[in-house]
Amino acid sequence: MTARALFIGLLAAALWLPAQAGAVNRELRVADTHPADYPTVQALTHMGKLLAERSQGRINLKVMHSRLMGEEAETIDHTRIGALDMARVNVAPLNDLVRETIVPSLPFLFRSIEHLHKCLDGPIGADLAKAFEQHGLIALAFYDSGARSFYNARHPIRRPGDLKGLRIRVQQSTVAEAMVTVLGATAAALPYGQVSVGLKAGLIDGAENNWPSYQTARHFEAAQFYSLSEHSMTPEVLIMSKKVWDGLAPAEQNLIREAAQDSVGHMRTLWAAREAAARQALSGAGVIVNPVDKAAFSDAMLPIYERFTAEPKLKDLLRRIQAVP
Ligand code: GTR
Repeated sequence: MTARALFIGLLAAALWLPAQAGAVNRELRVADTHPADYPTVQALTHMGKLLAERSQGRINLKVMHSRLMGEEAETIDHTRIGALDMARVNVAPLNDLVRETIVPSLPFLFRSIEHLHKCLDGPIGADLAKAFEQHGLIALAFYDSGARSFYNARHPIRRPGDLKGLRIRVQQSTVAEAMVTVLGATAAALPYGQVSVGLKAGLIDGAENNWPSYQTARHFEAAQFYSLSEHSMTPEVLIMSKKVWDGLAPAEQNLIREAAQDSVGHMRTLWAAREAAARQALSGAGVIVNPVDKAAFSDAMLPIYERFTAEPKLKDLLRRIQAVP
């Protein structure tokens, strides 16, 4: 190729990309199980604003909140096949598909929210995100989900033995099911949208979740004993369909990725405020909060680590997370 031909080729490519990015008006649909004022949904709304501004109105995000697009497991499937563009989900229901997500779903892994942030904001988070790609998904951002604790309608949970005989709803995740089973409870992997009815009808005795979910989904109305086990800090993830992603111009992909990343800080601020507010509001409203023997719970989880991190790549990821100070 002559230098002139190369120059024209490069020029054409340079002109083509922005023209492509500008040519199509896109509306991307993103699903979330939570209602409009929940921090994850607010983060998506913020991301949509950034995206619209930065693309001069050419890329818009339509936030389908409040389970409009179905339960979490369905939105994951729909995103994979490209029927949905994006979904904000927790990583736990992805355990079987993207095996690397097993590790951040392990109980008592993250020592604090700072530890979690350090892991997700660095190379560990980047590698974790990369693992989604071969499963038809692009992980655009990880969001906070606070710490999950047990709550139930029967009695305070102080030691692992207190869960014996209770029917506890868990996320549709193999790790979550195993965790509750090891503690002597019966695991019921119900979709999130059925938990409130399940509790009120007495089909389940309890569940486990963070303060904002416990409040928003009104689980506190039927399960008033909230026991501060804070057993997992499994993060949320914003996934995008690789099928849809591959059809975008690189300039569009960059805009989307950057807007997603820039929504993370906003979400963290919202989350901290919402978590504190939910806890405060409920602690004075008929919810009975108690501390738990966390060391005993953590010891009881050892078989879970053995069972789920036998694969070398998972063991390696576990060690890298544990080594982060
Ligand atoms: C919430 C999380 C949801 C969903 C839910 C559940 O904390 O934000 O995405 O996973 O828990 O327990 O199903």
